[in-house]
Amino acid sequence: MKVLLAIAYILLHLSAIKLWPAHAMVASYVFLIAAPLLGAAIAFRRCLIEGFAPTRGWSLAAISLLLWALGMISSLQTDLSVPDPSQVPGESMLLYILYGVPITYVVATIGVDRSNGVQRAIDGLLAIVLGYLYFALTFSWTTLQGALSAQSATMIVYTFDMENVFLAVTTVTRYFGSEGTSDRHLFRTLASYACVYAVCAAYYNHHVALGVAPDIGSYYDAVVDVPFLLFALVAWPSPPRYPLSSAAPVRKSSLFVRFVRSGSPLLLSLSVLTLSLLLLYQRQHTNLGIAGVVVAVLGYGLRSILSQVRHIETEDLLRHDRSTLAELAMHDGLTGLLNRRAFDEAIEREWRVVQRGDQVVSLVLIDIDLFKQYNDSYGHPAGDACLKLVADELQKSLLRPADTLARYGGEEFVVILPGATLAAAGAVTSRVCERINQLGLPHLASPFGQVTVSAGVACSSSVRGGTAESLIASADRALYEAKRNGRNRVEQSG
Ligand code: GH3
Ligand code: MG
Ligand code: MG
Repeated sequence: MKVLLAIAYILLHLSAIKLWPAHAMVASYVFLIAAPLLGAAIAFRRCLIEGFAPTRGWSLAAISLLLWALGMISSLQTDLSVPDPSQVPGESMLLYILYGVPITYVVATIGVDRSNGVQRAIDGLLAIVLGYLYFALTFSWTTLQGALSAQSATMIVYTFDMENVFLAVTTVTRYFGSEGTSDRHLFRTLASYACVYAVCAAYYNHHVALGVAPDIGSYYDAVVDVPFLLFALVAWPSPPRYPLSSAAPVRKSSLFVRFVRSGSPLLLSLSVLTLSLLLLYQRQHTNLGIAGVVVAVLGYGLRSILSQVRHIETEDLLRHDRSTLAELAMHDGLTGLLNRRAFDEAIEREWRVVQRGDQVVSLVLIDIDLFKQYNDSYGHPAGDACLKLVADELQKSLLRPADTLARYGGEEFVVILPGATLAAAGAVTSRVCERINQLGLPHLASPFGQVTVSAGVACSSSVRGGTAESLIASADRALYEAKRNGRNRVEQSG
């Protein structure tokens, strides 16, 4: 349907020229001005739909099209007031050329990195310098009244070609190198527009304006509508929005995408550099050319330094986050002790030492007695507080740095005692359990009237079977014995 409307627009343009031959020029101007305005209106509509960041891209695209329409309006004004309509005024030329600056800015900056204010200021400055260099270049070939000579007109057309090819290539590259749905939509629109514009403008400028029909008002004019109508067609539909899922895996960008994103900021400086070199080559604005080269190099250099600084900051932040995450992954949130995962790793490590025959290892399982009743009597939060107190006391009562205490699960703790024989481990455990008793935490539902623990001790020297699990199972059997024998006691696995 929208394609049909676009075709109807072109047919109307052609019909207007045919039906009013006396006013063909003005009629054609109306269509040539309306087409970019339509594109700009639809780009502004996108600004209303999208969030802030993509809005910048769409609003700059709209400004580009407005500049182009303004060029046409200024050309119309001149054509209505001067007798020789084949002269395109210099200010229109400038507007046609300047229209590339906002698009270049979009290509160089949108969706590239989370640039900060200073970086954006550098980009903005480079864009302004770019605009000024275009201005200087254009007016080296033209005056406000029009091109200085046929050769100047050809030079201007070549400048258009150069700019159009640059925009086509860079927008297509950005399209293939963009990732987010809204960035893709923006660059799909700009790429299809810029490619078709480059072809249509080259055909029109070389074949029509410098050849068969220099004046506006010929059927050829309809060719110029095409890229703007295409812009409107591609920009109109909303891209599909996928719900953001926190569980969605973060995909790694392809090498091409990373290359395009990193290289894009170079485009502004590269454009400034190219125009400066052109000016130097012309020998007309040597100082401006030199200044342009300096701005391009310094601008890109400064921008890169700032990117590098941000990169290092991000890396530091990531390293810090990674170590925090590693900490969290290994610790129990309630007691702050090592968790079951950390214990599993630790016991495997110790078991390998045992297997090498270097030393023995003892394992102690400690379980709070009648803790379910404790919770029932005092409430779950009080149970949590009790667990923390017991955990702290256990931690304090282990004297050797080599000993590892972990929360095994629920109200159960585990201690690894490297190098401790069964007898030594039994002695340590009795002392530890006694300290819990001495805490004197009231437990009315317990026959002991206070919080007590039971413990099972096992040693690698008396464990049959070659795995760490058999050592744990052995300690667990001893703990079961301690419970069965009345709680508040230590049992050793024989
Ligand atoms: P036993 O002397 O035989 O070990 O009896 P028990 O009641 O201690 O053992 P049981 O396995 O029947 O119950 C353990 C209780 O520990 C049940 C559970 O609600 C409680 N518990 C486990 N983890 C936590 C925790 O993180 N906070 C609190 N408040 N309670 C917990
Ligand atoms: Mg218990
Ligand atoms: Mg238990």
